[in-house]
Formats: sequence, C-alpha cells, structure tokens
Amino acid sequence: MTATESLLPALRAAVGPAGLVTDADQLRSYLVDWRGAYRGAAAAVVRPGSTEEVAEVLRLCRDAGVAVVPQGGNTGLCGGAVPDASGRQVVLSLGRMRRVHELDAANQTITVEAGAVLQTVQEAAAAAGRLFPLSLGSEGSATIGGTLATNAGGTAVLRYGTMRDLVLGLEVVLPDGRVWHGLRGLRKDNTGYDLKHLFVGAEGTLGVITAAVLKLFPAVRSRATAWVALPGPAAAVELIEVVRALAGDRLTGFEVMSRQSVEFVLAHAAGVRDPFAQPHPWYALVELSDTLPDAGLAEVLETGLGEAFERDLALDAVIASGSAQVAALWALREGISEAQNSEGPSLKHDVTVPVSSIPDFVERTDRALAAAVPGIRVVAYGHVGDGNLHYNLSKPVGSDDDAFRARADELARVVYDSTASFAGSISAEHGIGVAKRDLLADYEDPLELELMRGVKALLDPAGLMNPGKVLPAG
Ligand code: FAD
Ligand code: 2HG
Ligand code: ZN
Repeated sequence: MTATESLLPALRAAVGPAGLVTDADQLRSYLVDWRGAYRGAAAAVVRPGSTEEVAEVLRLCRDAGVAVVPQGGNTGLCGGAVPDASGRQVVLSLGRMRRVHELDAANQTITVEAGAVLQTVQEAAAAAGRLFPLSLGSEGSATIGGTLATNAGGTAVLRYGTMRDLVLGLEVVLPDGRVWHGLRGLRKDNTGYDLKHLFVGAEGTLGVITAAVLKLFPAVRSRATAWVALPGPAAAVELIEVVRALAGDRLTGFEVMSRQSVEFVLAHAAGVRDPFAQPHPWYALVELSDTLPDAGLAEVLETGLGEAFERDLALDAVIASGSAQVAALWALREGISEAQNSEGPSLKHDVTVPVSSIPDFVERTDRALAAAVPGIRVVAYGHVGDGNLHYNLSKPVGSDDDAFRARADELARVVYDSTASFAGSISAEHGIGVAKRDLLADYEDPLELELMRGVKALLDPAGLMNPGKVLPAG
C-alpha cells in the first residue's frame, strides 16, 4: 500500500465522506486539463468544505510526505492543476468553497472563498451596482483561487489590470497546515513585505489560497464596441494610440486577431458570421466603457475611426448597435481558442513584448516559422493593448498531427527566441505550470530563479506543494 493509500482514512475523517473522491469515474475529470493536453493519476481528490479542513488536509499530507496539487476550475492552459503520472499525489479541489462572505460597498470590496467561480463574483458585484472587472473566456468555470494563482489577465487588463492589481488581501494555508490570515481590505498597508504577492502567480506551489478580498469598481452604464478591419499589426498599434488619445481610460479593451484566427471561428463555431463582405488581413475589437449612461462613446469611437480611415489605419469598420451585436462581435474573438482545437494540435505561445515591438515581432516570427514549416498556420491574436499575443500554431492543411506535435519544442524555441530578442516574456498571463517549466532555465535571469527557489524552500521545505510545477529541476 502506498503512503497515499494509507492516508485515505485520515483524509476521509478530515473532510467527511462527501469531501473525498476515490471512484475512478468521478476522478476522471480532475486528472486531465481542459484541452486534454495534460493527463495524470491520483488515488484521491479531496474536496474540503472550509479553511480548517484545508489546513487539516495539508497537515496530514505533510506528515505522510504526500504531495498536494491544488485545483480550482481546471481551466488552466499550462498543466499546473493536473497531478503527475505517479498516482501518489492528492488533488485538493476548492470546488466546495464557493461562498461570497461579504460585499462592503463603502470600501468597494468583496470577500470570497477561493473556489467561487469568477462569473458568480461578477454577478454578485453587479447585483450591488458594482463591477468586478476581470473578464476571461473561461469565466463560467475559472475560480478566484485559480485566477489568483495564475495572475490571470483577460480582456479588461488595459483598464483594470490583472488579478494582482485586483486583490487586496488573501487567506492562505501554508504547506505545513498553518493559516495566514491576510484577509485585509486595505488600499494602503506598508507594513513590510507585501506577502500576498508571493502567492499570486505562484500556481499553487507555495500554499493553498482559501479566500480573497477583491477590489470593486463602479458599474459600467454605457459601452461602445467596434470591429475594425486592419492592414496589419502596425496599424493596430497606431490605432490604440488614436483611440487612447480620445477616450483616455474609457478604453477598456483592445483585442487584435489575424484573419487566420477569425477564419477558424467562422469555420467551427455555431451562429457566427463575418461582419464584412471581404476578408481582411487583421482585425481589432475595440471597446470603450463609462459609468455615465449617456457618455457619447459611439461618437468618440466614430471620431477615432474617422481619423484611422484618413491615415489608412482602418480598411473597414462597424460599431455595434445593441447588445446582441456586441455579443456577436465578442463571440468572434472569444471563440478562437476552442475553434483552433478543431484544427488538430494547437501549439500555444502566450507571450508579451512591448506594444511598440508587436509589428516587428509578428513579421520576424512569422517569417522564421514559415521557413521552418512551409504552410504552417499562425493563429496570432490577443490582448495587444497589453503587448500580449497568443501566438499559437496549427499544422499545415492535410499534414499529420503527430508529426506536427513532434516539432513542438523546436517551434517553441523559434517563438521564444524571437520573444527574448524583443526583451519580452515567454509567459504573459497563463503561467508556467509544466508546459514551460524547463524553458524557465533558459529564458529567466539566473538570479531571479535563485531567489524563487529560496522562497520555495522557505515556504515549502519538504517540496510537497504542487511539485514539478513552475520551477525547473536543479
Ligand atoms: P486551475 O486551472 O484549476 O488551476 C490553475 C493553477 O492554479 C494550477 O497551478 C493550480 O494548482 C493553481 N490553483 C488553483 N486554485 C488554487 C488555489 N485556491 N490556491 C493555490 N493554487 C491554486 N487566462 C488568462 O489569463 N486570460 C484569458 O483571457 C484566458 N482565457 C481563457 C479562455 C479559455 C477558453 C480557457 C480554457 C482558459 C483561459 N485562460 C485565460 C486560462 C485560465 O482560465 C486561467 O488560467 C484561470 O486563471 C485558471 O483558473 P482555474 O480556477 O481554472 O484554475
Ligand atoms: C484568450 O485570450 C485566452 O482567449 C486563451 O487567454 C488563449 O487559448 C489560448 O491560447
Ligand atoms: Zn488571453
């Protein structure tokens, strides 16, 4: 009997029968990621119902030398929430800890358990006339704990920032079972090191986040959304400046998509249509929002687009009229990730470069990839207002899946070497997980890696919190 199997009775006693999953059929969905790209094994999934139960589970696992893999909505794209293949790790799901504890309207904060689904938190904020602005394609399943642990970004970062910018306080259970009660709702707190930021983006390698205090904003009462056809990425970068100069921080989203990305959605998603009669090389989805009901945002967009046409930055444009059209435009953008999965393996590269370098980055990397794999389909899209491209690759039409997958590492090098040559980052918003762990050794400053290892050793000396994720061996 393995140490994990011997531990099961104690885990059952800690979380109750409803909190322990051992049935093979019920375990299945916890052991594979959303894309089916990472698979693992586990003797059990524990589903604690409270912070005290999380603490007891971590104490038991520490004493037995059993590793723990925290899991929220399991929508992560880097394999961080999936256990390894040994079958000896325990998955700790936050799925039963979904309560909204408190909404403090005057303090503009909401306090929630880590397993609360992002959309539930958005809805709770909206019900109180407030906005919780993080916005992701996966918001119907992704949890607050998971979005904090990956420092998620999404489509409203331009205005509101990433999860790191949206959190004021955390409650965390450390690997030895101690609870850090850092659930403060303070906008100013200079009492030494700001420890919460260690756990944000740590992908569950330093402890289990059990609750968070998040910032709220005034509700948005008007919105204007445009779909703009562009000659290329350089026009996109100039268009951002045109719109920002007019709209200031009412510019909430600026997403860009290559024609290839949109073609995949048109081919595979239901009920979508191309807003224009002609295909164009690139597109931008531009969104302005305001707290005033009649802020004249459509007029601001029209002025910006007028200037864009005069300067040959835009080839065509439509401003959405009504919420159905807004949703239809966003469906073209949000459908890309799923549509690409229908075209065989999707080799994902979630990179950032300075916004000003986006055009040269795309040109140089496209060229290098076409030389390596003639006919390769580059599915480049994303949050260009943040300098963040999802520079994903699909195989040439009619070629073999496995042969393409076999070249994943070589093609990743092409993309990441190019990213590094623009002083960019090999992970903009999805994290490292297992997908990019070994690449960190090559692309991260050795001193930064050394400091990260020091933090890990301090908080998790036994190496039992999500081992094998984020930090390369060595
Ligand atoms: P999981 O996938 O369960 O876990 C992710 C990582 O966090 C793992 O390492 C896990 O161990 C750790 N973790 C989870 N919960 C905790 C906790 N309570 N304490 C400590 N560690 C924990 N991401 C973006 O940034 N921007 C996007 O626009 C975006 N769009 C997406 C669209 C789609 C269709 C999909 C499938 C994913 C998208 N993602 C995006 C990625 C993903 O949704 C995010 O990474 C999300 O933050 C993960 O949340 P989760 O609850 O599913 O976490
Ligand atoms: C998005 O912006 C997500 O749509 C997912 O971050 C990106 O699937 C991807 O590569
Ligand atoms: Zn994204």
